[in-house]
Amino acid sequence: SSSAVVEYKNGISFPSILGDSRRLLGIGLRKKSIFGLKNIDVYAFGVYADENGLKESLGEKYEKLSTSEFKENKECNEDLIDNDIDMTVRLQIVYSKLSIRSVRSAFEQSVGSRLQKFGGSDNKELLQRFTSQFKDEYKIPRGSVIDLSRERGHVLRTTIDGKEVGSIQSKLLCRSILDLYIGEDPFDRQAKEDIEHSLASLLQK
Ligand code: DAO
Ligand code: DAO
Ligand code: DAO
Repeated sequence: SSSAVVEYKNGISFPSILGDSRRLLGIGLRKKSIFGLKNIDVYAFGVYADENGLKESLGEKYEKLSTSEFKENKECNEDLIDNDIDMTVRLQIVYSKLSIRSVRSAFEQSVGSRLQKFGGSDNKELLQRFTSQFKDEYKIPRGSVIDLSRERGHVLRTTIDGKEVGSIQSKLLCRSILDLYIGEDPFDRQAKEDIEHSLASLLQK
């Protein structure tokens, strides 16, 4: 079917299924304060996971939990991050004045802090390898769709409006990106909660 979930504030729509079997678990907003003054909406995001992979990897562990047991169990998102389950985080750009320079510097802050958290302090080189791929000629106007996909073997594949811009095998990078959305200190807490609910209803029997 062609059902979709809409982010109402900015009128952005996310398909419920991506590809063959990636299911939408939740959507949210990435905001940023500029000059410490006002908050801008930078992009809306949707988090998807492959339903079969989810059940294969986590079904046994979670299918018997009751809803309240599931709620008390704080590990489900971590298990989703740690296991080799196909996932996509789709970003749909809202902010109309996004420059590659500001993407690079935001990336260095957000992803950089996670690379440091999970990988230690010697990840400057890895970080520079990524940000050097953000070519100044890329255009990311309002409405652009960026897919950050984790594929088998912890390969992070990035597409902009359906065109592949890079692919890199790194468990640390995959973990760091996913942590921004479903980890301990996520961009959007409500989105993380919604994702937990979706996981519960997909995994419980
Ligand atoms: O123009 O300085 C400014 C404010 C822009 C903030 C940009 C935040 C970028 C967030 C990353 C976007 C990744 C697609
Ligand atoms: O929101 O701070 C953030 C990080 C989001 C990760 C964005 C990755 C964007 C990669 C594509 C850049 C193309 C110029
Ligand atoms: O240096 O091995 C290499 C090639 C790396 C290509 C990396 C492309 C990164 C694209 C942006 C990903 C950010 C989430």
